Amino acid sequence: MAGKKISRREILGLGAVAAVGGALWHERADGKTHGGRAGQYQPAAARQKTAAAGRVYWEKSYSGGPVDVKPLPPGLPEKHYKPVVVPNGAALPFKVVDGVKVFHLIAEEVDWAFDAGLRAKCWGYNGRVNSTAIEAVEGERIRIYVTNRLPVPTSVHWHGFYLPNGMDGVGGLTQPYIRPGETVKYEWTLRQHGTFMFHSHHDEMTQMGMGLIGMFVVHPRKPAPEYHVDRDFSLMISEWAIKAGTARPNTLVMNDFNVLTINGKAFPSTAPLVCKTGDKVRIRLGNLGATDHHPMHIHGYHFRVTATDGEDIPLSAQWPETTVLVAVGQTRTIEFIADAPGDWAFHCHMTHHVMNQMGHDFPNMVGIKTGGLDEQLRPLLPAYMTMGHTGMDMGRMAEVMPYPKNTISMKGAAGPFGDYISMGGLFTVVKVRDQLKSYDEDPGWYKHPPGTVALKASDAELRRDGIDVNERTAAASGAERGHR
Ligand SMILES: [Cu+2]
Repeated sequence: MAGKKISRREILGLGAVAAVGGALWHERADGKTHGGRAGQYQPAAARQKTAAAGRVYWEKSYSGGPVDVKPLPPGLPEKHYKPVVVPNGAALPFKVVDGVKVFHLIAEEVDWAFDAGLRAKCWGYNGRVNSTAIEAVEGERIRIYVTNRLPVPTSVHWHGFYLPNGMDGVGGLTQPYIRPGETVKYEWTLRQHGTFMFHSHHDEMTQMGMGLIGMFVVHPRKPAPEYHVDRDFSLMISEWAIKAGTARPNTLVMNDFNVLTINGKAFPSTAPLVCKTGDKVRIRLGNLGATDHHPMHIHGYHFRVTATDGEDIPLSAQWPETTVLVAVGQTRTIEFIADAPGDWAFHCHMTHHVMNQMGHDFPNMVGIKTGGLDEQLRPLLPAYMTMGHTGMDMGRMAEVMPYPKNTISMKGAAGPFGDYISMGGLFTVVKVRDQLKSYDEDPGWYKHPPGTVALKASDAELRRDGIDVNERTAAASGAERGHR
């Protein structure tokens, strides 16, 4: 997967074509964003004004300018851009016909595995759910055929794009529905770069809830050197309501989502983001779930938020973060240098979003003494087990009682220390290694250098540092109740 950088010669070649093919492609006035100097389409007049007076408040580029811009030649993977990595998924293949990049998107029913033990009949594109990405290059002309193999009409909206109104994909508003069995053609010239999305725009609650969503990455035509990264990941976030034992997601629920996914997979089935120590890493995050916003948080690093689905964020306006909120209908792009080896958690910080299916319908039982309740009830309810009295550390529940059919553990994945990792849902691991055989292989668990793991303190250590494990706290002395 070691992508070749665009050579200076190739960039100059593309630039020459750009100069001939599109007189309207101009340099950015600030020349600063990682997207590249000539990458941003700007009408000439607005550009000149901006260049003369600094960044203007009302900038015409917000509408993308005229729609009849002349296309540039198609950009090719490895030659003109380094392809994004779609964990648990893939980019949609394309062919070039008479200078136009042609895609074929197929909406169909997919029997999808969210994790081992949980499958559901979903709707997806080209045999995948949430994890078919489209990748293209700024300035080229794209033609996307959409075939509808669903039993209902659909349409596809291209989220965040400058395009002719009739290509916008809102069923009934900008086009007739794509009826079952029909194939409809979308075609326009890409006048921007960035991280965008696509999704059904007909009966959205049902169709997006069934899985008809995807990421759409457009690489800059003339990337600045800082655009080049070693790892460029594309992650689509969504949420599902799949009642234990049922075979289809319930798209009617508004809040009770119990399966949360990255590229259609719930942890532990989310593929790790594999990096080599020192790699420059970009993660493109999109959220087309029904209701929930997701504060995505990384451990061990901070990152910069470098772009939205609106545009690149100028360097002067980027800020360091460890958590970025990805609201419904937004993309956020983050970048960092993976210079610390290890297995670093990357997850949504909403605690209910790192849980799987089981366990959302129980009262808080923490601290409740169950006594012989379970034993007394079992003659009546053979599988009865009081849940939650020790919290929701349910990783081992499956060892005690069988799950209902077609369910996955609420959370819990085998880990390197013999204990379960009590996480599920919107959780993955950034695996950073000094040595890697291949980016495409899971390198296994991190081997920590001696003395760098938090382990049980020895008596000698406790004595040395004067730690009294029986020390009286406010709680023990009753001070919290105000009577010392
Ligand atoms: Cu979340």
